Amino acid sequence: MKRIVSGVQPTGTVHLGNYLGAIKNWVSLQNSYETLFFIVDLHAITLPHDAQELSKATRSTAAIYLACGIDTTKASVFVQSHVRAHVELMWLLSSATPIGWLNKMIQFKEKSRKAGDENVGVALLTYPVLMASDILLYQSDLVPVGNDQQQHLELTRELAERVNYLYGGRKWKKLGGRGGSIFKVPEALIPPVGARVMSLTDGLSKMSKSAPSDQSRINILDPKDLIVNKIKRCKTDSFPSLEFDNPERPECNNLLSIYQLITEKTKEEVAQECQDMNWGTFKGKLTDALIDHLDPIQQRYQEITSDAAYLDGILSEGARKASEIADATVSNVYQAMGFLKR
Ligand code: AQP
Repeated sequence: MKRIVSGVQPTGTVHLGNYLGAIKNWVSLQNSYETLFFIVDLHAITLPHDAQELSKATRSTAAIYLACGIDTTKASVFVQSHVRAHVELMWLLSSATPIGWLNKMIQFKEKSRKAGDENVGVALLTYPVLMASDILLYQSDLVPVGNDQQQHLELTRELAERVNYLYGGRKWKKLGGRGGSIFKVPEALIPPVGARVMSLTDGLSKMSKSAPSDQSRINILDPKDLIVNKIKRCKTDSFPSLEFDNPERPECNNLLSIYQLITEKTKEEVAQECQDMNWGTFKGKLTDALIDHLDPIQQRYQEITSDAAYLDGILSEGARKASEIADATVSNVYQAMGFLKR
């Protein structure tokens, strides 16, 4: 069975973009693949953070995974920092990563420009090496990524090939290394629709946890009246009908796509159903669909978070299972790089 790993950072509240672009797809993937889903807490400290908020958001994100339908009889759910091999492998991979590769990363350029030099830690630059460790540790076949993460996945693939070339050759085989290459080179798995859910206040920017205005996103845990209010106030346009794929109407395309994904209808069905609606009617439909979809998730979330021991148990079992795979990979890498066996 092919293996998939993925995760969300506990940097704020999980929103509709994280859900439609990632978690909702994981729920289907867990039926056909061996899956590991983790809460990416080590990545959440690349920009200045609040320690108390981090632990709260980590638990909340884990509970959201489960509430959205991640089933721990099928998938392993764990916290990244609970598996020490992530940081260990990162150091080993860092030594094989040319700094020029990291300097080219668009997300680093954008985030460092926004944060300013005084707030930019080295971790913001080396973040893609940790992401590569997250993936390569588990010998993953596929990584579901939104198109914003494709550049980082490409770096992961290049790094895997480089380490395989540098240390995984014939010499390593003689040492008893598995299969002749140290890392499997993973492929991207990009969801066809919903790869990019856009902001409610600007159809050209992606919906994001770090956007300053909460009006720009629907959070998975938003109460009903807030969802009503956000959709009522979201940006629209003054064209006479509703349509997909008109480049002059990014907001219209985004809202129709959200409606399509949340109702699980086809694009054609939505286009036909909505083309003659005015914004008021469509917004009412979209609001109802969002509330109907999110309400059971929110109820399950309340149940899960009311039992702290249950969530702790899930996370500790997930870390145990993940560590078994991760520790074996790191041992192989140490051996291949010439470290003395412990
Ligand atoms: N707007 C989005 N549309 C579709 N997918 C999205 N993802 C994030 N935003 C959208 C996907 O969610 C997964 C987890 O994301 P992350 O938490 O690791 O970080 P991110 O991509 O940087 O998400 P945010 O919410 O936008 O955070 P900030 O504001 O901190 O940058 C990934 O699979 C991502 O593609």
